[in-house]
Amino acid sequence: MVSDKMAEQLNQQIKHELYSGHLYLSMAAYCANSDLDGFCNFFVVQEMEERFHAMKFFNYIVEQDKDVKIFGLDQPKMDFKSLEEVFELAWKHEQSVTDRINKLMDLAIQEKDYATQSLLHWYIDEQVEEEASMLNILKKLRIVGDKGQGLFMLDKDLAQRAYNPPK
Ligand code: OFO
Repeated sequence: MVSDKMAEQLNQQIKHELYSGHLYLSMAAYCANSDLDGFCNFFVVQEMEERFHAMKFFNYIVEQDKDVKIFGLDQPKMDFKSLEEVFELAWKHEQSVTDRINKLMDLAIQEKDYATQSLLHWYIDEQVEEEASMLNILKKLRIVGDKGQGLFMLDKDLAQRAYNPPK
């Protein structure tokens, strides 16, 4: 059984995961509006992953016989100047999510809450991938720039990303 304090923090994390999806949908819109269908696809798939992350917390709170709470979301940024700016922000955003997950783990350790620690190990591993995936594309963008053949190839590559629900 998790504590009320932990349940409250896990509910807050549902909001943050849904906000991540909201932000990535805004980035997908920017890419679609810029005729970059592959980049748009990348963020649409990312939004699906964020919903999965949120629902994993949702289901865990239910399993622990606590009340799930769904909070409102902030307006995500929508006035991007370049793809590089988009991926800089996405990378920084993932770093801030990692920080939040680490703080949840600190609380779980402090409370000797072994079940939540076990759940959070999944998110800790997932965040390594999340940060790496944003940084990887950011680095490529820094090489190819915001237009030309390189960008065309990168867009084609990202069009291949498909949603596979994590195990
Ligand atoms: Fe849920 O990992 Fe991205 O934000």
